[in-house]
Amino acid sequence: MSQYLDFVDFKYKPGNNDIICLFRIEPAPGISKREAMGRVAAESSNGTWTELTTLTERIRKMRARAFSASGEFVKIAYPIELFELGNAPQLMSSVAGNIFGMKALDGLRLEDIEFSRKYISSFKGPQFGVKGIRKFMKIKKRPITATVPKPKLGMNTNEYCKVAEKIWRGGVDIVKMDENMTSQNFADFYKTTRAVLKVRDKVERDTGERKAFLANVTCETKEMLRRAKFVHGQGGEFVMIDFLTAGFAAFQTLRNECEDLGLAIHVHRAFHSAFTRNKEHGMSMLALSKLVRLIGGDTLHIGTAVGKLVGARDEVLALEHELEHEMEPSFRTKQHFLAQDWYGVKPVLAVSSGGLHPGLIPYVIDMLGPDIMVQVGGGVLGNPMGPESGARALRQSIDAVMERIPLKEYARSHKELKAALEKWGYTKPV
Ligand code: CAP
Ligand code: MG
Repeated sequence: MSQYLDFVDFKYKPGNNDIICLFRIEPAPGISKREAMGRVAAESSNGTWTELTTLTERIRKMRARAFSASGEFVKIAYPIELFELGNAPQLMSSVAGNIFGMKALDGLRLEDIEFSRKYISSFKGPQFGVKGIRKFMKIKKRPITATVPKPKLGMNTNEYCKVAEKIWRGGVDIVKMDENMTSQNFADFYKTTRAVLKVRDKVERDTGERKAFLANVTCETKEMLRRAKFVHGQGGEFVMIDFLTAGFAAFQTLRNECEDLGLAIHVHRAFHSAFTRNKEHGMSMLALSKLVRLIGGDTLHIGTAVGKLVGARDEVLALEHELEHEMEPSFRTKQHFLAQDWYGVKPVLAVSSGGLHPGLIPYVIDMLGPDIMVQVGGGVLGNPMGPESGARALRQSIDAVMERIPLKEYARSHKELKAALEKWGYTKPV
């Protein structure tokens, strides 16, 4: 047992280059808290279950140390030598790897990671960030709107293009592929992307508004890069990746490719709830969102607090804050987190999505401010007046908030919004 206690040192002062992790630890019966934190620090750095004859003093110095504990929360410092710079999967294999399966713990949650300047500078970060996206979308102040055509699977290229055209014409800025739509028999990726971008060009010419398409390139890595190049060749400016199902390595590879192509990356988080939902085990979305900023997504889903998916208001606020700001000491929610200086890494545009409809827009903008992308699928496609009116209703709800006109009042002179409010109701900001 003593080998574990070597990984606990409350006198240790983390060095400038160290990476700090905040864990919530629940020891199994019979295991002391001190031993439990030592075991986590050991297994996630360079220790194992027994004493080693190969452990020299030089190697011992590289160990992680649990240096602070408060209630069930423990901070562990990792010397940067333990990590390969610019390698996100390797970081995850260390601080989010074997430790989750240790019998000595009943629960373990990685709540947050604080990256050091040296570590941060080994990654690319977002290429566009909030300002860059606003610039190429030519949208100065209001939230950017996006719609994901529903039904999420099944429409053929023709049907998809017709719906996309209506969404754009109704005043929505971005049409987005759904997370599980890639290149199925009913709609081949290449055929659909080519056709939908032609429609996009036509609507841009007719309306004089900037429009974009988020092409989901999630698939086997080499083919993913081929698809990204294709999007670029067809005049697209955005690709989308489901970063957790594709994996951190694929995401990094795409980020590198997008540097050359000048494409922005929309990051979908499908799969995150498999390990972020349990508050006692797994990993927080906050920690994942920091990895997205580090690697370089330009937009990332953060939830809504009021829509169809889990994600409490405090958590959504903490995510938005972490993505879009440098950390201010005054910022506090119930989410447990570490301070993070981003050293100038561009901010990521937060995407609020999941069960949204026009009646929820005032709540969402009040909670998150106008620097967001509001992504609405069912709340546009389910409008009783049809998709184009559905898009119009979404745009009207945004315009009403920006002009500070109560939604119900605005709906009196805007029939599409009226239809949406009648179907789904209205939720007041808190
Ligand atoms: C929303 C959505 C998004 C979720 C993802 C869906 O559609 O397209 O993928 O919002 O969740 O498929 O559910 P609706 P999150 O607007 O019809 O709900 O944003 O929390 O990552
Ligand atoms: Mg979706």
